[in-house]
Amino acid sequence: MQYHFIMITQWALLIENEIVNKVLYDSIMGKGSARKFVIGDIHSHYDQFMEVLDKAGFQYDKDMLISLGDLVDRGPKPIEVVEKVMELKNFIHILGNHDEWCYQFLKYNYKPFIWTSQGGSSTVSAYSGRPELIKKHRDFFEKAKLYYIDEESRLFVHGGYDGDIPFGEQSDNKELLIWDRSLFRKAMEYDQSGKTFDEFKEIFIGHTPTQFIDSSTPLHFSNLWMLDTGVYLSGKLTIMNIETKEYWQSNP
Ligand SMILES: [Mn+2]
Repeated sequence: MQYHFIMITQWALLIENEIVNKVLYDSIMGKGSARKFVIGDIHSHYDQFMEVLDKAGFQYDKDMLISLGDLVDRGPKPIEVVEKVMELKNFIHILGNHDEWCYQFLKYNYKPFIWTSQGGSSTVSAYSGRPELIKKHRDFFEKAKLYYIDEESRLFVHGGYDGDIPFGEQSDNKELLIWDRSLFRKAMEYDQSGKTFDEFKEIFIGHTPTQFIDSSTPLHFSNLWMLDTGVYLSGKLTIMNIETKEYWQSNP
């Protein structure tokens, strides 16, 4: 009986030591439980992308990253950006209008002037002579989501939608979701009158650089967050912790 008691006590101590050691190890290594991050339009700015992942202490093996779209165009390293996000274990890609253009190019070699003149030409050159990547990345872009709603009823979408109509009635309208610039204007009005978009706890959008509203930091109007801090205009790419709203930016 006494022997069993000693055995159990030793087991308990062993288990306790294991837990203490894990906590110590995690605090020394800076590891914690999985976190969720959202990032604005990366636009082929791979170096800034690496910089903000590092600043945020992003844990590649367990944290989640949601991209609000426009991974490519307007910058020098579209391929590096796409290859990197493909490596991430928990990654959600929301389709941006530039991602859609890039997809049309990778799939049909379609190169409309409206795209090449707005940052697409750097993407065309990057893929030139790389047929194996064209096929691989075409499959990647094909899987992008038009929007994502998480378990806490937060909506992530590239451009926006018509705030006067229930979201469910327009959730398959690709052109609207990737191009809209009306939702942030409505959010600014709502902010003045104390209203919120009641269908969602929060809404996160990219697409419209905060520079349009004279800011280089994320903007919060009503229950909507604008995360595109226009890295191609300001040098500032932004990643945000979805829960705490703490954010990190690249150096211009
Ligand atoms: Mn966009």
